[in-house]
Amino acid sequence: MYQEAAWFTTIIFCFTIIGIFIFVLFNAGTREDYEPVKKQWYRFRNLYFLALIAVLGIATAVTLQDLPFDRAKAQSDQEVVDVKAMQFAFQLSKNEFKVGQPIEFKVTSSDVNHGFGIYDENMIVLAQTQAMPGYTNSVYYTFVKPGTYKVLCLEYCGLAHHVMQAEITVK
Ligand SMILES: [Cu+2]
Repeated sequence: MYQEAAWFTTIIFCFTIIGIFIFVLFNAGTREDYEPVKKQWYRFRNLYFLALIAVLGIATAVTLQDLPFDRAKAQSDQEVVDVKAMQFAFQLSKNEFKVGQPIEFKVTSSDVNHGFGIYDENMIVLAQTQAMPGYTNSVYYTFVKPGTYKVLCLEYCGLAHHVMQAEITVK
């Protein structure tokens, strides 16, 4: 659904921009037409440019505050789970949790690069990180609903990549 919304929004913006270009193309005069008003418009253009820089700068600064999205801090009551990804399975030190229990998944790999993605019952991804040999990446998550969750590999890692999964039960 989000993919479709993004797709249609992109298409609408593309055609809007094409439309504006065509409009400007057909309404543009010659250079002489603009000479008398040039100075005035240059001033407007400079102001417009500065305003644009200010707006975009502020928007960028504000929205970047949220990155990385999963910036949950280590908590004292946090349960630490070791995750080892390998061709073609996941090994979790624990896979049964309670609702509301903050969890830190410490994810690594014993062979090649894998992905560690936690999915809910509707196959919506809730949290993910890379599983890399020689590194441990932490991803923090707290389950808010009981149910059966799936762990899938998010990085093509070999012929049986598609069977690489694990289950997490939350009560
Ligand atoms: Cu894989």
